[in-house]
Amino acid sequence: MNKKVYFAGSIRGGRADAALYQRIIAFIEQTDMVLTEQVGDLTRSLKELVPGQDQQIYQDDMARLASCDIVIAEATAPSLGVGYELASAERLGKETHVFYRSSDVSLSAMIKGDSYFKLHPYTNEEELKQEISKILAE
Ligand code: 6IA
Repeated sequence: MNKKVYFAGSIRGGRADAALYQRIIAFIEQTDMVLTEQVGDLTRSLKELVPGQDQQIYQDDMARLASCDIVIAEATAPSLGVGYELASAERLGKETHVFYRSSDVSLSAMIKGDSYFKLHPYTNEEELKQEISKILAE
C-alpha cells in the first residue's frame, strides 16, 4: 500500500493500448501512487513538438524512475522507450514487473530472456488487475 509506482507503456511506439493504460493507472491509484500518469493521458497529441521537450521528458522520467518503489510495465505494444525504462530499472535495482498479452505479442527475447524481470503473460484485463493487486499488496 502507498507504493510509488512507475507505470510504463508505449507512447511513440503506438497508442493502441492507451485507454487500457489509463484504466490500469486509475486502478493502481485506488490504493497506491502512479508517478507516470502521462502514459495514460488520452488528451495529448503525439504531434506536440516543443523545443527541448524530449530532454525534459527524459530527465523527468529518469528522476521518477530513480524515486519509485516498483516498476510495472504493460509491454504488449513494442516501445523503445519502455525497453529503455526496463533496462534502466534493472540497473537501478528496482523490482520490475512486465505484463503482456501473449496472444497479441511475441515479447522481445531481450526482456523475456532476462531473468531479472518478473514476467506476467495475461489474457484479459480482470486477470491483469488481480495480478497487480497481489503485487501491490506484497
Ligand atoms: O518510445 P515510447 O515513446 O513508446 O516510450 C514510452 C515510455 O517512455 C513511457 O513508459 C514513458 O514513461 C516514457 N515517455 C515517452 N514519451 C513521454 C512523454 N511524452 N511524457 C512522459 N513520458 C514519456 C509527452 C506526453 C505524450 C502523452 C504526448
